[in-house]
Amino acid sequence: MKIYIDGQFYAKEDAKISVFDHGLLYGDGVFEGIRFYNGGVFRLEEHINRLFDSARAICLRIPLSREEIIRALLETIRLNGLRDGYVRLLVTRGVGNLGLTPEHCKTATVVIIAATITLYPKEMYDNGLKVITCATRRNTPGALSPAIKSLNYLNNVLARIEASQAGCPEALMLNEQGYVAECTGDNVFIVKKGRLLTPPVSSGALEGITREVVFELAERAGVPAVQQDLTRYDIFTADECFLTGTAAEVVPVVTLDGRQIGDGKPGKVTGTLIAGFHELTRTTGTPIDN
Ligand code: PXG
Repeated sequence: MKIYIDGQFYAKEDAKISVFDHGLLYGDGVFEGIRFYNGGVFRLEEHINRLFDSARAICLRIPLSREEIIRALLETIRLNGLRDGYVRLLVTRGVGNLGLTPEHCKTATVVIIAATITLYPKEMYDNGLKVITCATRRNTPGALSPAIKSLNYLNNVLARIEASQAGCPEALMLNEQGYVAECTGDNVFIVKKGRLLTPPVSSGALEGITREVVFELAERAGVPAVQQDLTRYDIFTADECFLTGTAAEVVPVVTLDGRQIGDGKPGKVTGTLIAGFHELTRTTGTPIDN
């Protein structure tokens, strides 16, 4: 395994960053999780744009241009000899001192890790996930915008612990008002009376790239998609439910808090979207070799 740190490649054992890096000391940084399929990086430009937006939102200057980041990312995948996998791209505030002030961090640290990934066992894609609602609320925009994909994932980690303690692979997070925001690393959708519904970004959802792909697939399939505030009631009474995320892809949900959703099986619309998603990942993407 070869890991990129600030322009150099290191073996896994040697890929280390300073204990004075503010990414470690304060979770001060941003990241992306990106998939590549069949030698093509899926929605690369969208991920890079979101990374730069997240960085801009926290006043973090990325020391590379978009083109340079893309080149480094493709090179990392090539060096690791992978055709299918997952890239974790992170930019931290860099090495500073023990104080909070970011001015002491002279340059941001850029790390790129290319690996393989399987999030859930196949059985869960076939039969659907069981999800619980957790007590941990999604970040409120007044404290930290949930649109920023920052290295501060502690509230999501706490939510994921609640899920595990309840024997579930994912947890539904509500916002401060009690509306559905998203899951800990995935956006949430329901199907009701032939329409696709998902919370708007303003309710605390990350503007997921897989979420956007699902909007495109729905349009192509002639399924109207609406962004609106949802409550647990809407999920309990939905015909179908599924989650979207780079790692999870599109995965059906069959129960929430022990209550069956629809007929308790992955739904038809969900199945159509999953098939369309696989087709897109197989046939599109930025080529690794060029
Ligand atoms: N919401 C949150 C909070 C996320 O972190 C998504 C939605 C889905 O967005 P994309 O763009 O990937 O469709 C994410 C994705 C994991 C994992 O292990 C997922 C994410 C981050 C870290 C880990 O599932 N982000």
